[in-house]
Amino acid sequence: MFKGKFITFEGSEGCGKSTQSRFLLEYLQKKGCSAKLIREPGGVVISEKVREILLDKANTAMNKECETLLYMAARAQVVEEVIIPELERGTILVCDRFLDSTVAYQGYGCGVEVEAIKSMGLFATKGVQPDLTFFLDLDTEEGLRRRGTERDRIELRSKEYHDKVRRGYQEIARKEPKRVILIDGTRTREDIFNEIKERVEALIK
Ligand code: T5A
Repeated sequence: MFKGKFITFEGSEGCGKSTQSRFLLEYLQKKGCSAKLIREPGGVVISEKVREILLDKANTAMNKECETLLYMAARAQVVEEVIIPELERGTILVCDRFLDSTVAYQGYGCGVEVEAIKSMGLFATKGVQPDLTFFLDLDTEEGLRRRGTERDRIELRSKEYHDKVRRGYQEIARKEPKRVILIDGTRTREDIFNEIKERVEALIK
């Protein structure tokens, strides 16, 4: 559909996806590829503003429907402003989280109906899907420990919640094994990146 490639990173808190996204961006740029890294929610001014609302600890009253729609709103804007134009231009676009996050966090974690999330997702993304997704699987307590003591609104949720999110990701990976690569997040940064590099090379060759 596009000249470019769309690669996403997913996983629960502190699983190492931001680290690996940055490694991949540097690797691709050193190779001379046209590559960019964005994050979700965020990536453009409007979506970064929505991110602030979503992660603000003061917003304790936010319900799961509002939360789901705000993640979708942030996504709709970055898809239109950055994702589609970059993929049309031929860029390898690396994205730290995408629609799978809403399925895992708001669907499996908060109990929003997954089919409803998928149809809202289709509307927000205009049907854009990742070519490849890396899911870094890590024990949720270890992930939160790695993140340190500063917590945002979502990170402050219970261990039970974060375990449901992790199981959601495992289910997504089981259902879509061609697109979603499950990676053991307990390995070293370098080991993990070697596997990612191989998979990406196979995609872009
Ligand atoms: N969210 C998001 C939803 O609920 N629904 C949605 O639809 C979307 C899109 C923001 C929050 O919003 C939620 C999920 C989040 O709660 P975020 O900004 O991606 O999302 O927040 P985090 O998941 O918290 O991202 P972080 O950048 O904080 O964590 P990462 O990316 O998982 O981990 P990273 O790479 O920063 O690593 C954490 C620490 O571990 C070390 C790193 O150096 C760092 O100190 N580390 C390792 N240590 C040992 N071994 C390794 N292999 C390591 N790799 C990294």
